[in-house]
Amino acid sequence: MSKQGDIAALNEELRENDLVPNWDIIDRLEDRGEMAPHVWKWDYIAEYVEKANQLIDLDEHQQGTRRAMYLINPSEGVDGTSHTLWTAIQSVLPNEVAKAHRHNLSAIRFVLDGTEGAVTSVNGEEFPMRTGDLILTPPGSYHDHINRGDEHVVWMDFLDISLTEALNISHFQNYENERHPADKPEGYHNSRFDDLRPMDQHWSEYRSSPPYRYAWEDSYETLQKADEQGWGETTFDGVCLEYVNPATGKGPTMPTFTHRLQKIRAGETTGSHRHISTEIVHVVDGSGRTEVGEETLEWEAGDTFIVPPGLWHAHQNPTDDEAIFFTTSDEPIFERLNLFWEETPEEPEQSFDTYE
Ligand code: 1HN
Repeated sequence: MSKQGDIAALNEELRENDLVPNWDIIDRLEDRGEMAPHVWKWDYIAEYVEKANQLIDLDEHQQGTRRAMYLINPSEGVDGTSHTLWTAIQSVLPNEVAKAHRHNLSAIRFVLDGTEGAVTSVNGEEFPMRTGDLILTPPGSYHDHINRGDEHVVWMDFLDISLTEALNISHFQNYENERHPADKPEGYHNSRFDDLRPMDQHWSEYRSSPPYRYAWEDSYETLQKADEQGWGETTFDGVCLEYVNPATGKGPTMPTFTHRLQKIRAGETTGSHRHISTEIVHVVDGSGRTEVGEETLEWEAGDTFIVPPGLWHAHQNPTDDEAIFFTTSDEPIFERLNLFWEETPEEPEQSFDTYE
């Protein structure tokens, strides 16, 4: 016998009493919309960097303000660059200071246009900002940026803002002065993680990497060696190396995200795969295209594109020159929560039938 009565009235009454009927929202879990692939092009970003340089005076804004522009994902339901990360392009002019603060966000800088005399200061050490350098500001570290050079310095910021906002745990604190005292010599943090270390340094379980600088000339040289000597090759990402946490000797750099340096060789087409993590790919050099789901993204040096979760993707470099990517992935979040999956043509995704 079928049930009789006014279901709509019951639904309404439930809601008035802060109750929600499952039978009315059963679709909701899958109803958030899909993130679409997207490219931010360097040609217009470069113009806006120039305009912001001319118009924005950091001293006229409250302490902690940065001349930074966020790459906001146009897909509905994404608040930020991805569901976990915010990416920004930031510049600092000669004689300018982006003042000291700290936060519980993980943050890194990847330098696009470095300048002699530009530094990021992290927990008392000034790290030079040369083109291609990766500099880490781990959660909780005081940091400021200063440019003592003659040219502007431009970099990309990556922070786990979408995640910390979703968890409602973002926390900021300005330092009492414009600059945090830089009382440590250049190279201090990197030296502490060299081949010889203090006897009592047991940092293998350290929460994130220390403040650290991965100098471009070393990173790029290692990538080229990996290619020449044949030890960095992957099926889906060309020649691909992960930046490691020097305290543990493995990735990720940050608790919530990780970085890779990739080379798609001249003429190369990678295999296609998909995964639950999102990748934000910055094209350091070269040009080509990436098939993502139904779309083809065309990219060239300076562009940044997003590979959304769950979409099959493959990179193609049809040119005679190498293409280099600086790639950021939120895979560590899924790994730590035991939620990571990847699907390849040979290995179908297993997460739904673990118990069969
Ligand atoms: C931040 O600390 C910086 O220190 C840049 O340069 C962008 C965006 C949101 C929150 C903190 C920086 C930021 C940020």
